[in-house]
Amino acid sequence: MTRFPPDARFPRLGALGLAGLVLIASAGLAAAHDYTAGSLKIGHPWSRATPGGAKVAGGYVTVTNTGTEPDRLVGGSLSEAGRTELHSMSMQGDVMKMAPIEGGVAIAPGETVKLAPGGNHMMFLDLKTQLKQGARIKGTLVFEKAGTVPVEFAVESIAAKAPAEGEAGHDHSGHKHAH
Ligand SMILES: [Cu+2]
Repeated sequence: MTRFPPDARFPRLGALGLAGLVLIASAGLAAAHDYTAGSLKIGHPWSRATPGGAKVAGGYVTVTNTGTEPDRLVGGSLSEAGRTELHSMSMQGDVMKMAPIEGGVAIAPGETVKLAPGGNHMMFLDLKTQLKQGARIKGTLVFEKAGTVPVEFAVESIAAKAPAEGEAGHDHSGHKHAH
């Protein structure tokens, strides 16, 4: 028998990253899904169903750093998107503004960082297909130290604010926050 080198196919993933892959395989059809990458716990990556013809969608996730070293979410990808950026969102007057987050999102030891509608988010650009509710779409999250982590983004309802609670979406419907 040929021995299969454990890291040959996923050179950027260590043993703990492979454990994350096992979690992907066992996540099955559960509504929520989680991954582990080193000391990072990655909760329920999700996106929203898009109207036909839409070229952009937001990506959301919760990441908890259970370790003692800071890490940083620096990027990601979606198989159906041409490219992905990390964006912040803020109100400027009564207009919701998105801007790239320089240097990524820091995740301090013991901290939970939430990307959610109305706040920091991943922006999937140049969508090749319509995102349909109920789909699971392969992608990645890229961390400065934990490296590239394969995940699946669950596509929620087009009206979803968040699986738990959330605020405004990309549709500028959040004008209730204007001053
Ligand atoms: Cu954005």
